[in-house]
Amino acid sequence: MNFPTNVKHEKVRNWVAEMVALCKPDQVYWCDGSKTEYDRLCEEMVEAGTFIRLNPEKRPGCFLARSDPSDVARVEDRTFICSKSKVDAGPTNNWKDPKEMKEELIPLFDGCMKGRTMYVIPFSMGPIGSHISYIGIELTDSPYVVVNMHIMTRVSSKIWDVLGEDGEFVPALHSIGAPLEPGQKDVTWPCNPTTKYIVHFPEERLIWSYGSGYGGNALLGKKCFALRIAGVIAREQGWLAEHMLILGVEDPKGEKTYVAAAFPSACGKTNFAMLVPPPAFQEEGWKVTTVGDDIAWLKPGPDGRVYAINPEAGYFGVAPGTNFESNPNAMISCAKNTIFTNVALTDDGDVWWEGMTKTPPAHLIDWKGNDWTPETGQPAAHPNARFTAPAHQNPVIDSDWENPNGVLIEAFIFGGRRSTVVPLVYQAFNWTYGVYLAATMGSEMTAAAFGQVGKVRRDPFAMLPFAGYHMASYFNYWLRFGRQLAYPPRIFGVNWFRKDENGKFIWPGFGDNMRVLKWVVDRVKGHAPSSESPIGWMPRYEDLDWRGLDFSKEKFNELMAINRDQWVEEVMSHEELFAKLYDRLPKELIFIRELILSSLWRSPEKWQFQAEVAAVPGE
Ligand code: TSX
Ligand code: MN
Repeated sequence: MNFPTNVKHEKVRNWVAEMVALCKPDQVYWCDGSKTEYDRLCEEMVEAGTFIRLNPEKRPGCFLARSDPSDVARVEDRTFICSKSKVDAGPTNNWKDPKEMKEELIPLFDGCMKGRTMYVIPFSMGPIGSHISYIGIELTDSPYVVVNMHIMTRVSSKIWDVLGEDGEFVPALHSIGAPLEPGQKDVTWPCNPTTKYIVHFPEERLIWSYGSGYGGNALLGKKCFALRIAGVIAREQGWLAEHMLILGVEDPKGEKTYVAAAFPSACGKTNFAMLVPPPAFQEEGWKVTTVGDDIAWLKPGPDGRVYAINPEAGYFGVAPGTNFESNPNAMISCAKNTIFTNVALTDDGDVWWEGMTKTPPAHLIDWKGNDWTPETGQPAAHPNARFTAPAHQNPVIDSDWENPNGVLIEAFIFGGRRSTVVPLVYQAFNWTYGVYLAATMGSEMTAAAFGQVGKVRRDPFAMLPFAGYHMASYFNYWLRFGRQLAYPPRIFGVNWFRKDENGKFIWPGFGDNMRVLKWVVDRVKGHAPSSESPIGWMPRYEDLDWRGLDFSKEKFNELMAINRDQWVEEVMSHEELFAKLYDRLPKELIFIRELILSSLWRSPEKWQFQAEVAAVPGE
C-alpha cells in the first residue's frame, strides 16, 4: 500500500489496507478535494459515457447522469441498523445481528472492486475545524460518488492534518457491487441490480453500503453519517443531529432570528429554506436567508441556548416541481457547476423536468435516454430526479452559514401535509407539548409508492427513515435535551396544505408563509399576542400581517378551526404509533395526550378564537 505521507493515522491506514485487501480494487486513489481532481473525474466520466456535458452557454460546468432504472432512490427496505441488541434499533428499523450481517456482507465485498479504482475520500461534515463538525472517510469505487461528495461535503487533504495520528472519524465503505472481469465492457451506470444493502453499525460508528450508486445510498456523508450515525454520537455527547432545514429571518432593523424546521418528504422543505418574502415584506426590508436545506447539527452553548450548523456544503434537491415561481433561489443555485441526475435533456443541451415550465418542450431525451414528446404519456424526468448544487451559489445563502460556532436557534417548526384537521400554525405550550407535537406529526401520502394515497403516515420529527436507534429512546432524549437548556427554542406546528370543502388549498403557501414566519419570530421575541386553543397558542386574524394579500377573516377561521370531534379522532390515532413504540415510550407523551383530550373535552365543537366555551356535559 502506498499511503500519502500526510496520512499518519494508524487506524486510517489499517482500515484502508484491510478494505483494499477485501475489495481488491485494481488501484487506490487518495482524493485531495481539488478542483483539478473534480474536473479530471468529470472528464473521465464524459469519456466513459456516465456524464453528458451540458451546453456550456446554457449550463456552464454542468453534467447530466442517467442512472440504471433499478437504481433511482433510497432503498428503505434494504437499510439496516445493526446494533448488538435488536431492541436498541427499535420497531421502526430493519435489524440484523452485526456479526451475522458482516458474515453475510463480507463475501459480497470480497473482490467487489476488481477492475475498478478505489477512491479514498477524506471529508468533513461542517466547516473544517469547527467544534461541531465531524470527519468521515468514504471508500468508494464510484467516481460519480466522488464528485457528488465534492459538492455535498468538504473534501480536502487538510482532513489528514486535522485527524493527526489519532483523531476521531467515521469510516464508510461503499461499493456499487459491480466488479469488472478482465476485458469486460463497462456500462454507463454500473450497480448491482439485485443485491443492495445500506448498513449501519452504531456501536462501531461504521457504515457499509453495497449495490447502489444513487443518492443517500451512496453519498454516505448525508443520511447514513450526518443523521443515523451522528444521531447515535449526538445522544452520547449531548447534542442533536436532525433532519431539519435552517433559515434566518432578518427584520427591517437588521435583527436576525434563526429557525430550524422539519418536514416529511413532499412538503417543499427546500422551497421553505429559500423562501422569497411577498413584495410588501421585501420593500420594508424583510429577508429570509438559508443556512441549510436538509440537515442540522445542534449543540447547547455554555449560555444554555442552542446553536446549529449545516453539516453539508451543497443541495441534493428534487428537481421536478422546482421552477422560478416555486423556488427561484434553487433555480439560480443549479444554473452552473451542477450535477443533474435523471432529468430530461433538451435539444439544445440544457435540462428539463416536469414543473420547470408551464409548457414542455416539443422534444426531449427522457431520463432513460429515449426520445420523448408531450404525447409520450410518461414523465420525461424521473419523479426523484436530482440536482447536486454548491450551497454558495444560493443567492440568499446566510452570511453565517459557515460560522464554526453555528447560529443561535430560537424556534423549531414541525410541518406535515394534512388536507384536514391540522391548522396553519400553532405553538406548543411548552417543550414537552412540543416533543409530543413533533413525535406525532404526519403527512398524507401523495404517491402510491408510500402506501394508500390520502392516508396519514406518521413520521415523527421527519426522522422515521433516519433514526439510528429506537424511535422512543429518541423521544426520550429530546425530552432530556430540553430539560438541560436554560433557553429552549420555542416549538411550532405548521400545515400549508389544509383544503376547503371543494378540495382547494385554503392557504396560498410559498412566499406567503413569510406571514407565519413573522408571527413565529414575534412569538419567540415575546412581542406577538395569541389565543389559547386546546392544542396550543394560535394567532388570531389580527395577529398576522396581511399586507398585500386579500385573505378574509372567514377563510382564516376555516384554516385555523379546531374541530373537536376530528381532533379527538386525531389524538386517538396517535395511540397506534405509541403502541408500536410501547416498550420505551416516555410516559410524558401519554400524559400530554391525556391533557389534550381533557382540553378538547372542555372546548366547543368548533374552536374559533374567543368562541364561548361550551358547558361541559354533566357539569
Ligand atoms: O413548497 C411548497 N410550499 C412551501 C414553500 C415555501 N409547496 C409545493 C409542494 C411541495 C413539494 C406548496 N404547495 C406549498 C408551500 O407552502 N403550498 C402548496 C399548496 C398550493 C399549491 C398551489 C397553489 C397554492 C397552494 N396555487 C395557487 O394558489 C395558484
Ligand atoms: Mn431529507
